[in-house]
Amino acid sequence: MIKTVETTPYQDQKMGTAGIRKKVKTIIQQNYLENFVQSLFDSIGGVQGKTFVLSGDGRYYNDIAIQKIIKMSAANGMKKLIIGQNGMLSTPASSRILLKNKADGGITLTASHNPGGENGDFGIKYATSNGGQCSAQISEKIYEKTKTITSFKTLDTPDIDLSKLGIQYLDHMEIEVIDPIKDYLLMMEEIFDFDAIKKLFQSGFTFVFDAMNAVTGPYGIKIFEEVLGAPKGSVHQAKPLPDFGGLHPDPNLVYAKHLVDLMYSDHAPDFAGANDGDGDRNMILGKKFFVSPSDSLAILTDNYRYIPAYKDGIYGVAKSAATSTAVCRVAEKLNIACYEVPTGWKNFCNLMDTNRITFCGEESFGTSSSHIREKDGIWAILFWLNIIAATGKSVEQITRDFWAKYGRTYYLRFDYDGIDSNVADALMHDLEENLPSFEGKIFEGCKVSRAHPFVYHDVVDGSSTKNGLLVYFEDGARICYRLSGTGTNGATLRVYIEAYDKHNFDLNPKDVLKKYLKIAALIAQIEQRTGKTEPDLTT
Ligand code: VG1
Ligand code: CO
Repeated sequence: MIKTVETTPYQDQKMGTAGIRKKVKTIIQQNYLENFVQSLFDSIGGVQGKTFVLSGDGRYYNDIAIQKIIKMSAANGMKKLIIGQNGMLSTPASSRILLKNKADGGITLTASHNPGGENGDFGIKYATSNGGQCSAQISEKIYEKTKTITSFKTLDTPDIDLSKLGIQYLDHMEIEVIDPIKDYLLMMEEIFDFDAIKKLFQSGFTFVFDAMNAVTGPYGIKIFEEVLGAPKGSVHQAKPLPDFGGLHPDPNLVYAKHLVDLMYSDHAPDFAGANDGDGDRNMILGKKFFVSPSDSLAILTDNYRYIPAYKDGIYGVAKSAATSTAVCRVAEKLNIACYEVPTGWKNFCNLMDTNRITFCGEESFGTSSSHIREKDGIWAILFWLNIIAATGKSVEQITRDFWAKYGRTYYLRFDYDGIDSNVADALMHDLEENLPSFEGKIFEGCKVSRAHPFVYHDVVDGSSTKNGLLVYFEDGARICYRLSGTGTNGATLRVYIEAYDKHNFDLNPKDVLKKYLKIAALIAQIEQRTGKTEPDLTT
């Protein structure tokens, strides 16, 4: 029985860099999720006769939210839902399933790398038929709708059993529960040289994949252990848990410190990779060696010939403006285009849809290619394994060879967390106004060559987006300022800094970037405005 439920709107359902992301406590308020989902359906002209992929990363509230959305979909006339077994799919697998089935849309229940559990975060990513997250224009339409919504439709019916593979019906809607790994694995087998990677493992190469108690654990066991033959136990923290076992499932030097400690110990394996909550981010480590994500994108691009799917050539590459310029130097050498886009994966999609780029990446541990329209954590790890298998070199050697060829871009991101939103907005506003006055000035012995906001003109849809403020120095260093669009605790100011060195590759990034951080804090008046004398998080 279809029910129309009266509701009152919430005013805070704006989507950020990657969907809507809120504290669980906010999401579980009465009709909060329903209001958002109905607004989404309404703002895209309804879902009558449409097919959607629906799943999540298994975090707390995934099971409840998915049942609500199944019932709402049926009540709104959806033709079919494709759902991963037990309501789970990684974000990259979801994009693959959406594209393979030519679905009209996709809903992924995740707050990505944000912590889970009752006191953690929950979120919804919405993808359109191109397999990528919706544009800012569509987000805006959904947000407008959420502010005035008065009712939603649902069905009064028991929950659906999502443990059973196969087809079932709810009212007129077909529900297909699928193996979450199969299609994704097939795609990886088409891209990479699995035989070469198998031989690498047979040769005694040691490996750890850390799934951070999140969605990619079962993918890791299947792909790395069962198919590629990595020893049993190579996949760590493989069981997806609603609270990620208390971990902050963000694979970086701070939140995956346990893995970093292992890799810098005397019993480190040859290689370690980690993923985030929904499996779209990756971290790459070698024995006593860390690969910065910006370098990783550049290194993968430089080594594209080793990968069967790319060996005949690649289109251009793209990076977010905040990501280091390392990949641009590779693009120049390869004589391919290098695009710079605003932060957020959706901004790469038009470039992929029009064959302008093959690879893209973000400094926030995200890399991927046009095989899907999301970043892809396991893809990045397989890419590295494939290069290692083909060259016989270690992670460190591959990276050092890269530096020797192109120079090293020292890069770090500094986050100032939990700032009052008004303070953060005023800081960015005033900094933007002051930018022109910095040009030609010398700070700490470094001369500013240019300073301006980053404005992106989408070559395909003609839209323009302003995202971040950039300060360039004559010595090749660069500062980028942005406010985060995924946090749930006040505002986070991100300061991204890079400096380029052609000859010295063994310096400590923190030492190299220290003076620029000092300049960054000074010109944005960070201490004066936020009271913070240093960043809360450096990654
Ligand atoms: C952050 C990252 C950005 C990434 C986004 C979503 O956004 O900086 O690069 O695309 O998270 O990633 P922000 O606005 O907080 O800087 V995920 O893995 O959370 O979907
Ligand atoms: Co993620």
